[in-house]
Amino acid sequence: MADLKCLLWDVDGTLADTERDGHRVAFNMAFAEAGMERRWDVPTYGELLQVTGGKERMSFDIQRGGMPDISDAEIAALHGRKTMMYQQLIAEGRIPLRPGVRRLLEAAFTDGILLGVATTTTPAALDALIKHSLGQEWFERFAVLAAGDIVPAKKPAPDIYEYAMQQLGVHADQTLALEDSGNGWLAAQAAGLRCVVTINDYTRTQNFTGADLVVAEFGEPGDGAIEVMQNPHQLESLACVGLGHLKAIMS
Ligand code: XBP
Ligand code: MG
Repeated sequence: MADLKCLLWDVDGTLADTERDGHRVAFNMAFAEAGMERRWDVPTYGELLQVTGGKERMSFDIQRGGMPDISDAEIAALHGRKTMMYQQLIAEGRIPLRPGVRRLLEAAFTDGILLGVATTTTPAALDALIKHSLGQEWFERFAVLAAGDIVPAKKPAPDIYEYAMQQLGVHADQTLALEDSGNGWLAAQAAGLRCVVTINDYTRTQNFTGADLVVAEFGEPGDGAIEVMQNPHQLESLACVGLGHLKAIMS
C-alpha cells in the first residue's frame, strides 16, 4: 500500500447526524406544504435509508405503497422544496458536526493530505452544511466536492468515489474513505478503497465486514474512550481516532 495521500469524506451521518433531524424533517415539511398526508417517522425513515438519494427514496416509498403515485417531475419539484427546507434547518444551526470531525479535518489539512467529499446528497444541501456547520474556508480546503446527480449511479455503486479520485488524480491505494453506512461502505469497497466507519443509530446494526475500522464515533481527546466495534489492523491507543491511526491503516 502507498502512504495516505487523500481522505474522501461521506457527508450524511459522517460529518454530521443529518438524516433523522435534518433530511427527514425537511421531507416531512415538503410533504405538508404540498398538502400530502404522508409523514416519515423515525423508524420508517430508517427503512427508507436503504435507498440512497432523496428522489430515489421517494420513488421507493411510492413503489412500496407508502406515498401516492406522483410523476418524476413532481418528485423532482417536491425534492427541490425539500432541499430548500433542509437548507433552512441547517442555517438555523440545528445540526452540529460529529465529535472529532473538525479535529481530523484540521489535522489532515495541516499535514497536506488532499481532502474531498464523496456524497449522495444534493450539492445545495452539501453547500449549506459546509457554510453553516464547517465554515466558509472549507469550500477552498476541500479539493473536490463530489455530490448528488453528478454520477448516474448513487452509492452503493462506486461511481462517486471513482469520480472524486479521477478529479483529484489519486489512486485507490492512496485514498481512505470515511463512511457511516452499509451502502457507503459498499461504495468505498467497490471503488477499492480502505474505509473507516463511524456508525450512528440508523447504521449500528448494518454489515461492515471487511471495513478497516468501525467505531461509534471519532471522539475527542479527554472525552471518554470511544466504543470500537471492529479493529482488524489492531490499532493501539484508540481512545479517540487520530490522523496517526488513519495513516497506520494505509501502511
Ligand atoms: C445520503 C443520502 C442522501 C440524503 C438525502 O447517503 O442518501 O440521499 O439522505 O439527501 P450518503 P438528498 O451519506 O451515503 O451519501 O435528499 O439531497 O438526496
Ligand atoms: Mg452517509
